[in-house]
Amino acid sequence: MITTPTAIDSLHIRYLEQIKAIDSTENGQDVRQGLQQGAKTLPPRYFYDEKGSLLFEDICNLPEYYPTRTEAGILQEYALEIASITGNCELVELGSGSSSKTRFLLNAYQTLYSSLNYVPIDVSGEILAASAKQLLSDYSTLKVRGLVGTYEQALAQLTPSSLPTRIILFLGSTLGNFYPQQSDRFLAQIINALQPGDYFLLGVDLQKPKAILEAAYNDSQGVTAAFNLNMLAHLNWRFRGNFALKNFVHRAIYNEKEGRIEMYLDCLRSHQVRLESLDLTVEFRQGESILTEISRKFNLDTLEQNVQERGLSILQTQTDDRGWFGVILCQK
Ligand code: AVI
Repeated sequence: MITTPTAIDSLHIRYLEQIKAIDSTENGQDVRQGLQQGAKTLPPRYFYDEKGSLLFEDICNLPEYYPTRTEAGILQEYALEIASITGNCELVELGSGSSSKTRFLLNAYQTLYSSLNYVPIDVSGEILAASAKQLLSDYSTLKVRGLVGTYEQALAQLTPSSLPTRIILFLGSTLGNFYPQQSDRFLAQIINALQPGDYFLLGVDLQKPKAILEAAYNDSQGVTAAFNLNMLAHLNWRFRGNFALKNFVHRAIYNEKEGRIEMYLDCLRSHQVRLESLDLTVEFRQGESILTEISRKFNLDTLEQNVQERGLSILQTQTDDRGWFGVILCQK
């Protein structure tokens, strides 16, 4: 999943201090484990090969997929306020993707302060390089240091901030893709990477009626279905597999009890799949499902309490008019 960035043209390279491949040793043990258990699962990180990352960008622009647009609206409205509360600081973004929403924050920090230091972190080197290049041509004072890798690895390898204060951005409700235990561990890692006085900006999707949620993950153009199925194509090239995509179909449901979307690939006919590099053969029965992703939908009060119990102060929480999405600014 971790790819080396494509060439950055020489005009920009001086600003790209470092783009590191920090996760090149993958052995697929997570795939083996997920496919060998009774209720099969696959880790959502396998969505994001080059094609999957592009499909995710398409999802963000779908009429039914409200989270990206709603969070962007909140950031657009409050970016200047956020930047004036934090003062000038280094912006570190986990899962930066195309950085399009981050532009509202970059604009605000550029307006208020003279220097702009941005550390985007993403598993896709191609997307990271392309967006860094575009940002560098759009922001005259910007310095970018991109890191290619998983969040955990990047957090562990963060060097001291280039400015006295740092803000870590974790937007897009990616926290929702973690199970509660993983999310607890991850929040602990973020807090550990912050110095006292540093900030954390968290964007989360909130609980809302089932019909709105299910439409967002079962879009009418079938882009989410293609994104889900692409995980099998990714496993095919990464582990020399022979998944036939026609044997599976996308399904997403809202599990109200758990407060989460569950995304599945349902198996249409009994068959065997071989993943050569893992020396693994998997039996699939007609009607069985692979759980490929959960997307938890949060209750703001519960989440704020959780964050505070970890020693962060909440400085402000903003939502959109419909109360569909929340952006929480915290300080260590
Ligand atoms: C990246 N993540 C927050 C998205 C979500 O909404 O959980 C991934 C996604 N899966 C299907 N659509 C979008």
